[in-house]
Amino acid sequence: MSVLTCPLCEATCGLEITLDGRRVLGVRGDADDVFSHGFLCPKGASLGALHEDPDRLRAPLVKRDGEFTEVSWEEAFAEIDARLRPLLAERDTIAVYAGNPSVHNLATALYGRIFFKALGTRNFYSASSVDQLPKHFSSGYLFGDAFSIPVPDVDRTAHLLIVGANPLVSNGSLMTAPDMRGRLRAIRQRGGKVVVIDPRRTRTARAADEHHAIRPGTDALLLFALVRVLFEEDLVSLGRLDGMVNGLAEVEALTAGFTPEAVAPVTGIPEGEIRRLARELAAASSAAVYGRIGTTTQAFGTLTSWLVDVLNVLTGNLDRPGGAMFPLAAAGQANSAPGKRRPFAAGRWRSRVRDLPEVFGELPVATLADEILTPGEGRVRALITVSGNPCLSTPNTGRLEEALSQLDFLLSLDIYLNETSRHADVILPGPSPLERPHYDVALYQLAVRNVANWTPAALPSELPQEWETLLRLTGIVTGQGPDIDVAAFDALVAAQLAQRNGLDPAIVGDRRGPARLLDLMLRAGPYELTLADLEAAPHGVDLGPLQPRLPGLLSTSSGRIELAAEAVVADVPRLAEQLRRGPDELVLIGRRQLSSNNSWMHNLPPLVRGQNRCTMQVHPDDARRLGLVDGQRATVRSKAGELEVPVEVTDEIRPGVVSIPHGWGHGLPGTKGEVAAAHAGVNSNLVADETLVDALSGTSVLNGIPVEVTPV
Ligand SMILES: Nc1nc2c(c(=O)[nH]1)N[C@H]1C(S)=C(S)[C@@H](COP(=O)(O)OP(=O)(O)OC[C@H]3O[C@@H](n4cnc5c(=O)[nH]c(N)nc54)[C@H](O)[C@@H]3O)O[C@H]1N2
Ligand SMILES: Nc1nc2c(c(=O)[nH]1)N[C@H]1C(S)=C(S)[C@@H](COP(=O)(O)OP(=O)(O)OC[C@H]3O[C@@H](n4cnc5c(=O)[nH]c(N)nc54)[C@H](O)[C@@H]3O)O[C@H]1N2
Ligand code: SF4
Ligand SMILES: [Mo]
Repeated sequence: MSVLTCPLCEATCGLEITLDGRRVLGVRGDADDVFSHGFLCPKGASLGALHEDPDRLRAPLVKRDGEFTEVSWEEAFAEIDARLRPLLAERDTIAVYAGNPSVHNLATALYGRIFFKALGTRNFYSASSVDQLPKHFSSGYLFGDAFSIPVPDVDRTAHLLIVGANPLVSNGSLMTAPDMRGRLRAIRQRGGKVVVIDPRRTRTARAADEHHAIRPGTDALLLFALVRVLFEEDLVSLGRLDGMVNGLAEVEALTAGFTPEAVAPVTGIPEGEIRRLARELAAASSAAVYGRIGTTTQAFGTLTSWLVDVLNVLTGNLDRPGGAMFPLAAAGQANSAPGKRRPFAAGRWRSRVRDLPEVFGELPVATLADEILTPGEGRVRALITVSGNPCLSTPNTGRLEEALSQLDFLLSLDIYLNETSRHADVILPGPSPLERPHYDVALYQLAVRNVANWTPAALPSELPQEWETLLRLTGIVTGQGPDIDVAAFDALVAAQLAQRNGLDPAIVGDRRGPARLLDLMLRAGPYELTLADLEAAPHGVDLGPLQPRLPGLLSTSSGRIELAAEAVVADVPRLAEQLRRGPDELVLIGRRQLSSNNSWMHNLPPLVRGQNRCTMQVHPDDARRLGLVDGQRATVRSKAGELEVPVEVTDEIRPGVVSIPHGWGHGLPGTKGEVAAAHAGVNSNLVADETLVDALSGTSVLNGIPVEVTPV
C-alpha cells in the first residue's frame, strides 16, 4: 500500500493506493491525512483507471506524412532540435502554452520555469488567462505580490459570502481545502452563515443558508453597492488594519454611482437584499468574502476580484482569524522570502496584434490565434504546449484550430493524443501520477491551513520523468542540443538555487531532481523543514491554523495596502457604462461537474458513467419563449461560432442565462481516446468570443457570453 497526495485538483487530498505489482487494486481516502482526513472525490478514486488507461501515451510520437509513429526518445529529441533550431534567433516566434496540470505536477512546476526562462519568449501563455489571472492582478496591486492571495479562513469564520464558486463540486479553488461539504456544514453547525451569489442554484447554493441568483457579469456592481452601504451606514471598521491602508477616501468616492437602487435592476438582486447582505457582512463576528471562476472569467474579472478584497478590508476581516487570511507555505512562497521585493506591475510588454498587456509574465491566450494568424515581423511560428488542451479550453477554439494548422512546428508535452496534441509534430508523454513524486508547491500557498506533504513515487516510471525532458529541451533552446549531461545540468540548477538562498547545496546529500530542489526550498522556507522531516510524516505535517501576516507580507512601494491603485480603478468608468447600458438578453455560462476535470479525464470509464451530462441548461420561462424542449437539441450562436447541444430545462438556472459545461467535444479525427469519443459531448468554447476580455488582465469572458438560442 502507498500513500500519496492526489495531484488532480487544488484540494490536495491524501489517498491510499493498494497495489499488486503495477496493478492498482484500490484507491481510498487516507484517514490519517492531516488535512483531508479520509476525504476523496470520484476523480481521485479513478487515479488507478488513469494509470492503467490503455490510451494514455507510453512513447514519444512523431508525425510523418500526416501520421503519428512511435519513435525512440533520441529520435524525438533530434526532430525537435532540428525543427526549433532555425527559430531560436527570434525567440518571440516560439510561443508556449502551459496548461492547468503543469501547476499540479512538481516536475513541470519546478523545471518548467527553467525551460521557459531559457527559451526567453514574450509569447508565454497559460490557462491562467482563462482562469485566475484577474486575482493575481488585483492582489498584485493591493498587496504588492501577485501571489499574495488571501483565502477564506473557513474553519473559523462565522460568515462566508461565496461569489461565483461552487466548491462542493469543484472541491475549492484559490482555496485549498479538502472536504468543503464538511467545512461548510461546520460553519452552520457553529451558528455561522453561508451565502452564495450564483446564477445557478448549485450544490453549494443548496447547502448554504441563502442563495441569490445574480445576472452573470454584474458582480462588480453588486460588490460596489455593498461597499457603498458600508460607507453610507458607517459600517466601515478597519480594526487592526488601521494605519495600513491607503486609498479609503478614493474608494468611497468611486462608489457614488453604484447605489443599491441603481444596481438592483441590472444585477437582479433587490435593493433591500443588497443592504441586508452588507449589514450582515459587517455585523458578523468574523466574515470572509470569497470569489472564484464566476468572478474572474467574466467581463469585470479584475474589478470583481479587487472588490472581494476591498470588502474584506473594509469590514476589518482581512488578515484576522475567521476572515480572509494569507497562508504561510513551507516552501517556494515569494511573499515569505527575506529581503525587499519589487512591487507588482502589469503591462511590462504588450501583445503584438491586439496590444493586450502582459500580466504576471504572460499574455492572454485569447490572442494566441491572432499572434499565429496575423502576418508580420514577430509572428508566432512554433508553439510548445505543456500539459494543456487549448483546443478545448480557450475561447473560439475553431479559430485556434485554424491557427495551429498554420504553425511551422507544434510540440506537445502531453499524456494523451487529444484535441490539441493531434495537431502536434511531436508529442512527448510523461509518467502517470503514480510514477512520480509529488508536493504541491503552488497550492500550499493557498491552503486554509498551513500544511506540507511529500509523496514519493508509488511505482517506478516506464517513462523519463518530465523534469529530465524539460532539461533536455532546455539544452535544445540554449543551443547545446538535447544530449546535454542532464545530471550535471540538474546539479547546476540546484547549486544556483542553494546560492540564492545562502545554502550549501551539499547539505541535501545525493538527492537529485525535484526532491533536491524541494529539500533546498524547504530548508530556506519559514519553518526550516527538511525533506527528511516530510519523509518521516507520510500523512503530512500540520503547521497549524493561518496566522496574521500583515504588515510584514506587504511589498507595495508604500508598504501599505493600496486599496485604490490607479491601474485597477482605471476600469471603473467601463463598469459605469455597463450599468447605463443594462444587461444582455441571453448569456451563456459554464458549469463544472463532479466527475469531470476540465477537458482531460473523460477517457476513464468510472468517470463517464452516467454522471456528467453535456447539456445546455435553460430556465422553463426561457424554454417556453424560445420554443426549446427538454431532451431535444438547440443551436447556440455567438459572434464566434455556433454549436448544437441537447436541451435540459431546469429552474436551477435563472432566466436570461443558459449553461453548458466546458471541456467536452471529443472524438475528433486523429485523437486517441475510445471512451471519451463514446461520450463526446460538445465543445462550448466554439461559441466563446475571443474578443471579449476583462479589460485590465486580458482574461477571457467565459461566463456571460451573449448568445442566441434556437431549436434545431
Ligand atoms: N468555457 C470555459 N472554458 C474554460 C473554463 C470554464 O470554466 N469555462 N475553465 C478554464 C480553466 S479554470 C482552466 S484551468 C482551463 C484548463 O485548460 P487547459 O489546462 O488547457 O486544459 P486541461 O483540460 O486542464 O488539459 C490538460 C492537458 O494536460 C494533459 N495532462 C494531464 N496530466 C499531465 C501530465 O502529468 N503531464 C503532461 N505533460 N500532460 C498532462 C491532459 O492530457 C490535457 O491535454 O480551462 C479553462 N477553460
Ligand atoms: N469536478 C471538477 N472539479 C474541478 C474542475 C473540474 O473541471 N471539475 N476544475 C478545477 C479548476 S481548473 C478550477 S479553476 C476550479 C474552479 O472552481 P469553481 O470556481 O468553484 O468552479 P465552478 O463550478 O466553475 O464555479 C463557478 C460558479 O460561478 C457561477 N457563475 C458563472 N458566472 C457567474 C457570474 O457572472 N457571477 C457569479 N456570481 N457567478 C457566476 C457558475 O454558475 C458556477 O457555479 O475547479 C477545479 N475543480
Ligand atoms: S477533491 Fe481533488 S484532490 Fe481530492 S481526491 Fe478529488 S480530485 Fe483529488
Ligand atoms: Mo482552473
